Amino acid sequence: MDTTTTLPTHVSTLVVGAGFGGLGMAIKLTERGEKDFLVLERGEDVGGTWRDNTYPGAACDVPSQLYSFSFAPNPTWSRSFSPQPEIQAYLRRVAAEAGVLDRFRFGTSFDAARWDRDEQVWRVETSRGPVTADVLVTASGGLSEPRMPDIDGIDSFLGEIFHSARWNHDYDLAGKRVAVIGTGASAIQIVPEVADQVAHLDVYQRTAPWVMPRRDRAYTALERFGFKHLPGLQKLYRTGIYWGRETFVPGFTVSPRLAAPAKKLALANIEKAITDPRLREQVTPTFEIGCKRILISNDWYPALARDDVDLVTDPIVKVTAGAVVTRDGVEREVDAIIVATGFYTTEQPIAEHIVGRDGQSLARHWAGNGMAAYKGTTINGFPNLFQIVGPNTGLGHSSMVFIIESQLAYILDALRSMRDTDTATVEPRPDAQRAWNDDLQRRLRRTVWNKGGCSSWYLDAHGRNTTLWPRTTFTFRRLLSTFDRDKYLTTARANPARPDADRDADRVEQTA
Ligand code: N01
Repeated sequence: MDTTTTLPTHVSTLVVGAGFGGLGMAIKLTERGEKDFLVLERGEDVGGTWRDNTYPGAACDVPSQLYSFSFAPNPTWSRSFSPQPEIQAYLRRVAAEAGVLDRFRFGTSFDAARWDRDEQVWRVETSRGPVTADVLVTASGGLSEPRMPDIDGIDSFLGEIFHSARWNHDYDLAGKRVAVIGTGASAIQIVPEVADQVAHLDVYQRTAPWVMPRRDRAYTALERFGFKHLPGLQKLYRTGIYWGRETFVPGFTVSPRLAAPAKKLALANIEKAITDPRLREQVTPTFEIGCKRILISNDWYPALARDDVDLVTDPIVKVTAGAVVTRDGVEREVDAIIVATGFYTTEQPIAEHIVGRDGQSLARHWAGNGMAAYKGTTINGFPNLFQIVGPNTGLGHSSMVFIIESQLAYILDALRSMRDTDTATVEPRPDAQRAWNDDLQRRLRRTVWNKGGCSSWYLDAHGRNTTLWPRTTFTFRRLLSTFDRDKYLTTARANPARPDADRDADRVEQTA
């Protein structure tokens, strides 16, 4: 898609990542008449996680009417829960129709960014050379860096091994002995699909997840006709799904007792598919529902009940050249290992490469107390940096696209405010950021994610929940509806008449 090989020396806004976040940003900037921006994308296409996760069975577990941009409804969704290829095709189409692709530089990795205090720009290194930017927007995704498990000997395995997010489609699983490590959202979609192809499947489970029935169905011809010709119908579906999902929030944040009906459904899901009492016990979770992400599937338990599928719950101690070895000493020989062990979530890999006002990387800045931002979007010490899907913006119940659109509105209002007032830089006041996070952590303490008796990717090494938003999504949207300039440190533009030229650091005035 990209025909341009060089980058300009400077852009007003530089966006990193071309998933829902980066694409949404590009569309909204364009709608505002902004042309001086670029989106860097290391891959060769838009889509982010929906481009990368091509494993068999990949599909979204939030209904598509809600898991899509509000400003770009898609009348052609085939099912209530869309498969990955449809979501990827949707994102491609939205990008093409919005006419923004000329602003994207594919195959271009963001390597590093350093805030230049004197020039008040981000100095960015990319695989296509340097570029400076007034504003840096990271939209690199919360689930973009695969995490390989730290298992003794795994590097010495001589068979085929790949992560769920880096599926090797050239490898034919037919007739092979295969191991799947992990039983999270990815694994429960992969296992039923590959069980049909392989000779034998071992599924290595460390913790049993809660799995509810998946209320998935194809849309009828009449519904699809309605989606196409009655725009209000899609809106109605979307609104219904949205409010249905919001009703989950009290079960997560007030009392797990409110989630009792969900628990009942999940237990019935086990009983329906599994008759063996030992297997039933092995797959029954021992923590509160919602503590880890609630999964949805109708074919996960039936797959585990198959004769040619073994659920292994003894911990893995090592991997040899041709086998997986568990603590009980059993060595299970395999031809291939599918690693479905998730992503780096509580440490953002990109944070290593962003150096702020005081010469400290974002990773180092967060090393003591874990990730923290103001409104999940801006960070004290890092002027003119905006993060889409930053700390504590994740959800256990609804669509991240809703969160992303809320952040887009906030960032665009910040950029408008900066332009209207000749402001060169904004960064949140330390007291505002502290108050925001104190409030978040106080609310999180009583949620099922923190006290539900599990360890999950929601919690960091300090046991702090730095990933999830503990309130309703409409509250998030309200709180980010306008740029609250009084919560920011700002510096005036040196030369308001020629905003992009001649930044004279001596004339920059610091205001609180
Ligand atoms: O990753 P995960 P994922 N030895 O972190 C296990 C989104 N998503 O890729 O539970 C053995 O959830 C780990 O065990 P435990 C969604 O937000 C959405 O599945 O930590 N096992 C767990 O079982 C999701 O939450 C969709 O004890 C090890 C699994 O690996 C997020 O992506 C689909 C291990 C990791 O589960 C991540 O999902 C897919 C080890 N050393 C993903 N290390 C949909 O919309 C880890 N595990 C449908």
